Amino acid sequence: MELKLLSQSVIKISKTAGAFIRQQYFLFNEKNVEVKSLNSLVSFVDITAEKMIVEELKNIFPDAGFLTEEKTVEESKAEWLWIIDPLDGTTNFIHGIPTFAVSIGLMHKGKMKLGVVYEIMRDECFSAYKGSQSQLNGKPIYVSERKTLVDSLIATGFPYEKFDFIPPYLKTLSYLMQHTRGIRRIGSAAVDLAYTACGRFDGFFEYNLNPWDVAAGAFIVQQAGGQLSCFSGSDNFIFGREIMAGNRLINRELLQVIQQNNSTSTNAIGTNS
Ligand code: 2AM
Ligand code: CA
Repeated sequence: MELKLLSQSVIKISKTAGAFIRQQYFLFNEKNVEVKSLNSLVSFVDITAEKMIVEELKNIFPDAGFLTEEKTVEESKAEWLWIIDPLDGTTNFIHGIPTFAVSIGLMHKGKMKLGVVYEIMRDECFSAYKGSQSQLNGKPIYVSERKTLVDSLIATGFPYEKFDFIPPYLKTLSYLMQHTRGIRRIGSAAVDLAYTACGRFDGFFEYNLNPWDVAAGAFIVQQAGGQLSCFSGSDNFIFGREIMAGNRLINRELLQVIQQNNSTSTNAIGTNS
């Protein structure tokens, strides 16, 4: 199927799953929550939404395999791969904070071809396919044009599980607190990336994310004219568990800050500036 048509179908599927999640948000009871591992929560809502999405994607593209957060379908090494987070921002969902999204990406032989991030409670659907400009509810979107960190609003996520990342992370955060317009931590990497793609955020960085948190959103940033990398500057940001995104200039400046704070140098940016 042509990517444009496929993208329209994925938007529909995201919205159907989103409608289910929205309905459950108003009925939700914390007794339904299970703890998968430290700070990692799940409920029947994530699992049911994932099953719905997987079934519908199987119908429209039977040859593609799956890599999903809730593992309701066996992981696959197929050439075409759906990368799915049915509910990115589960902690927000459970605590009644209305920022969470459905995230669906499609990869072919390691290259992203399509991405949809549907921010459910705002009914905002961010999407892109290879060859297209990214869109928000059908209108083209672009990364911001801000040229310096000082003028920028930067999104991040705090380390929630691997706490050895905390020292370099705090150094970077300290620098950014003092040298940006502000920092936001909204609790959904898919939404952080979508907001970076449409210029609400100028940049985003986070450690230790999974491919399903970032695949669709990262592709939407790229197709909106943005740049992404790992903290080493490499392009393994979907599977590499380190990601930073922004326009070309902000990404370069952010990379410099992160790299200097990750080095052992006592002159790390932020420690004595
Ligand atoms: P999730 O809501 O699907 O778990 C927030 O920092 C980002 O990290 C979100 O995209 C969130 O996705 C992801 N994440 C993964 N595991 C997490 C955890 N244990 N606690 C908080 N966020 C987690
Ligand atoms: Ca997630």
